[in-house]
Amino acid sequence: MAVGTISTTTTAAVAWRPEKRVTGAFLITGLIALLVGALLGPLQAFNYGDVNLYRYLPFLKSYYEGLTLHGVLNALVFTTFFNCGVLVYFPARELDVRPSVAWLWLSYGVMVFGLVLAGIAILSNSATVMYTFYPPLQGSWGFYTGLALVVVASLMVAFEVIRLRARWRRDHPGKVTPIVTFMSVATMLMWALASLGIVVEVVVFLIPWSAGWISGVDPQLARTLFWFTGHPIVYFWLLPAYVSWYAFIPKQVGGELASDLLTRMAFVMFLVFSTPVGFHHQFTDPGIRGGWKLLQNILTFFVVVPSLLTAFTVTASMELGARKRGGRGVLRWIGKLPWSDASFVAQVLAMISFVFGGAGGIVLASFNLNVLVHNTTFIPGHFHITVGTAVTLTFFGMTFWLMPHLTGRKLFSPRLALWSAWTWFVGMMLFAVGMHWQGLLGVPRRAWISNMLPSLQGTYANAAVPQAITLVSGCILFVAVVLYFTVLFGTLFSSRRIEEDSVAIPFPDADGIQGGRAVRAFDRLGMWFILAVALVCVAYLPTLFYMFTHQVGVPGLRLW
Ligand code: HAS
Ligand code: CU
Repeated sequence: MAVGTISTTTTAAVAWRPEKRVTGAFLITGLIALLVGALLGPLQAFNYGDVNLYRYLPFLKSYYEGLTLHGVLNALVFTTFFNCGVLVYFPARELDVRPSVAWLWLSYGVMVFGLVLAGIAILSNSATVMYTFYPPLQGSWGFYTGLALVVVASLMVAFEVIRLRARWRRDHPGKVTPIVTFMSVATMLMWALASLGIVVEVVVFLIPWSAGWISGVDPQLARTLFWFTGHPIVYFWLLPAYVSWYAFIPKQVGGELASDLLTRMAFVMFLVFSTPVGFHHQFTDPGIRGGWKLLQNILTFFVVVPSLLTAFTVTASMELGARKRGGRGVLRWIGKLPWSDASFVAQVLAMISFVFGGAGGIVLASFNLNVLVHNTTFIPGHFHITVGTAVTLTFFGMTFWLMPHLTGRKLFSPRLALWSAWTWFVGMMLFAVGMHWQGLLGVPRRAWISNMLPSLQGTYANAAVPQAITLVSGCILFVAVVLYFTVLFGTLFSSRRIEEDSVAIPFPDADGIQGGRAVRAFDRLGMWFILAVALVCVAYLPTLFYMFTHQVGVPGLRLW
């Protein structure tokens, strides 16, 4: 890197201050949401360790309210804020094109307003509907409106990212889009298409329903619209982490990006194949014909390919770096990676967790295996080592250089930062073992098993060992949260100033991207976007058309 390298571009640093401020606002708001959500996490782990801590927290009416808060803040709010911050800032710096800071502040304001609305709804226990908010569970209108505003704000940022590239292309005719911008624009285009489902679900159905303007909503249609967005949203969370793995990690380990071409290919594949696969969350749902489920099942395996490419390219990049640092042997080079650099360690541990998270995903995507574990704790086991570790721990790793870069303050205790990465990793891996294992034993997800009726006590006695593992993981994760946020706030409030921009963004070297034919073909993102739309139409329209024309409206329920 560059991490820690002193640069002489102080004037450039000052010039970028407005962008740094708004990026910092997105990041810090997202991280504060994560702090609140993550502090509630151990409650869930304890529940699945058969210990009911909710009884000591009178401000939360039930496990389900806590779980809703936990899921919404961590999976939806934290990720969206963080992504919107980085996906506009990195391209702007790479292209040296100034975004509209006023527009970004407006987007930020809309997103915060949405967060406040949804937050009030959840905290007043009027939207205890979990982060998937399936009807007929019904929340108050503020919850749905708030979430809709968060999505709208993210699309406003997407618009700015796409506009940045368009402006750059106008001034650089015939040039291939630089890699970080390419990845960011592909991600935002994917998200723009993917978000359609949730926008229609919330705006057309759930808001009018919760406000009492329509009496019923068809749960099956709502679920289908939800998963239209609900699968690709996981790549909206993941791809900013991939930006860091592909573009920044090589510099951080002293190597180089192993293949520009494969990187672009992976992102184009994500753009095309991320969305038409939502039925893999609905294998057990009635109302969708088996043939369409099968098609989306096959397409799910297509969208695994770019992650397999990523495993190859990113590992190769790291190997190049380690060998430059004197690494030898088939595997011994791994020891030469910068294992004392918290930013690197957090991200490589995130990658390792994703090997298991991805493997679990492939299991889940397999129709017949899915039936065994669907709606069991296997699922939260899976997503805590995908979004909870692969993504979140990568974001932690990024903040270890990005916060000093944005704020001009020294990273508070790199040692503690290293500890926070390891404890998060160990805690999450143990949590995943406990939850996958319980799932295999048939323990249901989203169940207040630590508070069951006396007549049901002992139902899951066969899961005592994985329950104990889950409980221990909750304690370790609590420590990890304290450590990470000590580092974060320690940095933000530190009086130890460093020269602005003395921590540079570890962009990859641009040479070599003169644009062969394949690279140029991948650069036609508009064309790939149209292909993605076409594929989505094939995979979804027949089913959606049928559902729209055969709706069975159901009134809302409030259970807790
Ligand atoms: Fe998933 C359910 C299938 C990826 C998140 N998933 C969920 C849910 C969430 C989620 C939140 O098919 C629960 C939703 C709910 O509440 O109901 N998932 C997949 C598949 C993939 C996948 C096939 N999921 C993710 C990612 C997520 C995420 C990414 C968040 C960010 N998932 C499913 C299915 C369900 C599901 C079913 C529904 C289950 C049900 O029944 O309800 C694939 O994209 C995974 C591909 C990944 C790989 C891994 C590649 C490895 C890499 C690391 C390389 C690093 C190395 C380290 C080698 C093939 C890139 C080197 C180290 C050195 C030291 C050298
Ligand atoms: Cu999915």
